[in-house]
Amino acid sequence: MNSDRIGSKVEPESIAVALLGIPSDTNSSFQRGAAAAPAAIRQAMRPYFEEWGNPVAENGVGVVSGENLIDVGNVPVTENVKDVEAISGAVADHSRQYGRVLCLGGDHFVTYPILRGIAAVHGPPTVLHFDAHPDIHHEYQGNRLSHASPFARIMEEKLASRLVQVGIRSFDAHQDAQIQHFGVESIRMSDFEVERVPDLDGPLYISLDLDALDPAFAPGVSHPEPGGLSVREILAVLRKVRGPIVGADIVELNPARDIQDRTAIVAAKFVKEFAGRMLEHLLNTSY
Ligand SMILES: [Mn+2]
Repeated sequence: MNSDRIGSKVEPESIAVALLGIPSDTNSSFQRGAAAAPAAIRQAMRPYFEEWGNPVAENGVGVVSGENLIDVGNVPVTENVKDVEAISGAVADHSRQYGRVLCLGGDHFVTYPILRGIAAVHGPPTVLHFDAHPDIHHEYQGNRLSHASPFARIMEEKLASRLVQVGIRSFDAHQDAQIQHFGVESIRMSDFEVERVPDLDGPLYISLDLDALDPAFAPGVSHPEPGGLSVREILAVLRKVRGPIVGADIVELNPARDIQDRTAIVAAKFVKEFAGRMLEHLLNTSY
């Protein structure tokens, strides 16, 4: 592990993953509902993280709730612009204390303030972004904080040293121009192969919009777009990237549209797998 490059004050042996809910959906352009996602994901996490569950991620790391996975609760969102400071402040505080933060959205707006907090502690990371949509509109419906715009703000403020998008299959000329302008590496779903994702090292941040997945795997999202990724393909990309993962988010679950918690269960699986990768320095002592 390149833990000497993390840039955090937290010693590697004391690193844990802080699980932080951000129940914000006021910047959704179509339908609200993502604010209910943190509670739904926590419920779906029980088979992994209750005493009777199996918390071992596929890389062999035991992700143990209360030990190396610490649920720090939700950011108290207020449904106004002050939420940017509240979210970035909470992410920075928990990053300094634990070393790693895993956020449960909320709609995709939250990734902008999260990355402000991450960059303040670790410096601007490489960002690996799974999504059906580039989410890089300069503004959307007159809202610069729209969930269709976080990556415009992130690139303007240089909160990412590199942005790699995977799964894109809904786009337009404006967003293509933005992608060119900011030098984004955007891999369209029509061209997707695991091997096409560049080798990424250095401090890494992962943003997972659940609509990157095909609706067959993740129907409970506000903007389903058929023709997407499988759970297995995302896990294969996760195995391919080598850098220390300093932060991640899982966003855009809309429990009101879910079918028998199917999408929440996928989100819970990614909580375990992302946390397992974040804790990879524990590999030989995990279980
Ligand atoms: Mn999306």
